[in-house]
Amino acid sequence: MITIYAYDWVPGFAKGMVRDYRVRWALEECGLAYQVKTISHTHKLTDEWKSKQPFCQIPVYEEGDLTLFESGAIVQHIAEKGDILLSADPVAREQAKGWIFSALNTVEPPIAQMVATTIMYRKEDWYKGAMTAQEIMIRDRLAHLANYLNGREWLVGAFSAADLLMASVLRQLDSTDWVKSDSVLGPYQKRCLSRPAYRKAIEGQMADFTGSAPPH
Ligand SMILES: N[C@@H](CCC(=O)N[C@@H](CS)C(=O)NCC(=O)O)C(=O)O
Repeated sequence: MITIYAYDWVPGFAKGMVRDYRVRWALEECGLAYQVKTISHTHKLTDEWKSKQPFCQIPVYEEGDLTLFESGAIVQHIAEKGDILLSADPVAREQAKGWIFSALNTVEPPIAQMVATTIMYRKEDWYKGAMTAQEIMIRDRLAHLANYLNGREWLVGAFSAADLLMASVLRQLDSTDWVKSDSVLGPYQKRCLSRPAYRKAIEGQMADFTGSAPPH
């Protein structure tokens, strides 16, 4: 049985955004059965948890002898099981893997930086300058992505793990209109997020928030 680990509680702004939904989404797309175990923010700091996830984070995936962390690696592992999330065609399959890296290693870093700056440094006097610099970098990446996607339905052939991860990355910009208002990226994002497997993944995550805030 596949087991994935998620949090039992997160603050309101993070609900529906925690990265275990990326893994749930992949499992739902592939129709694979799985169970979810939840952990607390106190438990994530224990040595026991660090033996599964050295950076005290979630998600973690277990299947038989395999324990895996990093949501991108987990989604790729799930996709590798068949040809639902990675094409059976060997060329398209490898190209989609390239786009997995592109989503996580080219497009996500400036976005993740902006999200982290917003959460942690909003009160600093350099905050506005940092946000402006990050916006420039993000918009540059988005422009190149839109240019590539123009005229294409998906990143490589049919919907793949690369689209799943790219859409997950773009979701972090939901508080802006940078994706929504773009004539290519807006509809692309909609196509990805209208998939029933995505909806199930988000609903699953929301239903598993049964814990309470950690003591301060
Ligand atoms: N690169 C990691 C990042 C994981 C990550 O950022 N997890 C967040 C939840 S979305 C977390 O557990 N944060 C708690 C912390 O960093 O203390 C992945 O994609 O799995």
